[in-house]
Amino acid sequence: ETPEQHAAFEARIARGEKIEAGDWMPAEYRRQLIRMISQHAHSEVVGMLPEGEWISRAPSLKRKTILMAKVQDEAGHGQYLYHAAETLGATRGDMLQALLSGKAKYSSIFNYPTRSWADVGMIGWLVDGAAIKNQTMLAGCSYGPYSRAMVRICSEETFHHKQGKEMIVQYAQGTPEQRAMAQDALNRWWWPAVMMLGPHDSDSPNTGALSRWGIKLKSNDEVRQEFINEHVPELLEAGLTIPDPEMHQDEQGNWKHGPIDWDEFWAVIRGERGLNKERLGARQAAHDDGAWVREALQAYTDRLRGVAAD
Ligand code: FAQ
Repeated sequence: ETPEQHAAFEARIARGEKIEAGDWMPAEYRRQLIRMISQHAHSEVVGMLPEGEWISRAPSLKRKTILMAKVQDEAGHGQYLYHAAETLGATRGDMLQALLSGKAKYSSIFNYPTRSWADVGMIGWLVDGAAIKNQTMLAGCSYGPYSRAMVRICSEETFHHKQGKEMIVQYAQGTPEQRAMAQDALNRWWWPAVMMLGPHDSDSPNTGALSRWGIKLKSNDEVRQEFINEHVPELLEAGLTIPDPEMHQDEQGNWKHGPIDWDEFWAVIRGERGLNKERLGARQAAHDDGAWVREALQAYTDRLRGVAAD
């Protein structure tokens, strides 16, 4: 890496150009993108588990078909994202190994259990809502393959968000049992959703480099504020109570939250709290069950190569 290469790269970023696969880039830009995109891919794939548990227990055919489509979309998002990371030289095998060995992270939010059907709606409303805020920002990022994947993913997640909101609004206006189920789901998912957007800016070691290179166009706290400002009024309008006694609106109109329990956040990420072992166990079992598919693909590829060599 020469100073001239770095200067030319920084100038491209300053001009707002997209960096494409195969273009020269600093090793640290590549490393940061592989870290972030692969962790994002892992989050989509692990994110299928909490909702997937409810497909067979959906209360109607309509809700079941919606949920099946949503979980299938998440598998597709994982695919786009693994491919985007592959354009940077990461291999699928290495990325999966990093997930299964616990070396690579995935979003903290998916270590929380889904205890009732309303959790499926609350994930759509809050978790997809938070993910869309973060990903709309990433759709403008400097790495072309990632930014383009985000455009499609965000449009699909907008559907996920709407179905979750529609479901919870219906339950919040339904029978006392339905209202209680919706409020209970909000009580358990609110803080994890607020936390999933990452640590406060003062405790975010990656933001500096990511912002400088146009990967993160907004900080964790800025995206969190956008998420809270959109969702608090809508949840209140639905007749629900935000489980934060300090939640209030300031003079600028921003909804301000009380202190976040970061000890819980880090304990969940380290696997000391929540379902990390179960989630990784399920991924390992799926990987093991898929061994015959990989073997068959390899045998087929070897045969094609053999034919080509003849
Ligand atoms: N969970 O320096 P920062 C979805 C880690 S997709 C676990 O602030 P950064 C769709 C972070 O990796 C949800 N770890 O990090 C869906 C870093 O550790 P490392 C996933 C977290 O990268 C919906 C350390 O903390 N979305 O939900 C978390 O600048 C419904 C220090 O943090 C993405 O991945 C966390 N919540 O900012 C699917 C989007 N937060 O890697 C199914 C792409 C932070 O150095 C159902 N990623 N950490 O060891 C990003 O935008 C960023 O990576 C952030 C974190 C904003 C997540």
